[in-house]
Amino acid sequence: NLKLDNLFKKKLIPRMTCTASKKLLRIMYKKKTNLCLAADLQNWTEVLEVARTLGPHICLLRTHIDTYNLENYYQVVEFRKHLKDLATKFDFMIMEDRKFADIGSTVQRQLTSKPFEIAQWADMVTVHGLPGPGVLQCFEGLENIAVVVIAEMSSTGNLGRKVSDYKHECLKITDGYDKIVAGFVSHSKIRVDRKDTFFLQFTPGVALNDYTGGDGLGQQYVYVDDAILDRGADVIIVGRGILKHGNENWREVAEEFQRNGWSALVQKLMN
Ligand code: BMP
Repeated sequence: NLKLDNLFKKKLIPRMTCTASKKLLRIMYKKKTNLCLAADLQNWTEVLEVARTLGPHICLLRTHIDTYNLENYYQVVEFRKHLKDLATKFDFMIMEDRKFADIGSTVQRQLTSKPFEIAQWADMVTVHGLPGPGVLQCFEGLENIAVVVIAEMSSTGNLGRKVSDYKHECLKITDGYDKIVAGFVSHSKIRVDRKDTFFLQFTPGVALNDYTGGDGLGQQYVYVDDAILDRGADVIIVGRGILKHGNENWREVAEEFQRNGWSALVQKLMN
């Protein structure tokens, strides 16, 4: 479709200043997927298994490396090497959902210290906007890692939603950091009024239409179409919507998220 090709290659991708988000958008367009897998499994070998199985269907794999049963530094190194190999093989990117929320100097050390050495293998990492611009400034000089700012969480009663304009303030601190910031995590539309830059919106808490109810711990879900068409998501982040199924069904369910997600994204972008 020529119109879509033009939209991605001539309008959206050139408007991105951040190398990582440019790369992600290229992958999304090439693989026709806006699905990010939240690889929330306990066993690190299972994380690699799901990456291998779903690699062709995702643009991004989101880790929580401190929740895996990695027993020592050598296992961490082995895990990240295999994960990077799979990312290269299947062409997806890796986002560590570390949600940094400290002063810049501490975050800098958290990014580089053992055992996780996040800056060495993650393409992107999440940070809270709460500490202010220092949490972004500390990424200057670090090559090959971009930042995604958590602007609005999906959980019930989260304080960000109670503070007037928290989401907008998170946006404001990114001013001047266009090269470092790939986008925002937000459960509702985030309006970026800097005309020249296109940021990606990542939305978690997404389920298929067969879903009813939360998870008992405050997570709130919306359907794929709502997330993209009403709430402005470009990339949908899905964990249990896929992983609650047995590994023999992972691919089939992920394909459904991929199909629904991509068609809603195309609809949103073409309008
Ligand atoms: P699930 O689809 O299983 O509910 O997982 C959602 C994932 O997104 C989790 O890994 C969670 O840490 C993350 N997440 C979220 O649910 N809400 C937010 O506001 C921010 C998140 O990173």
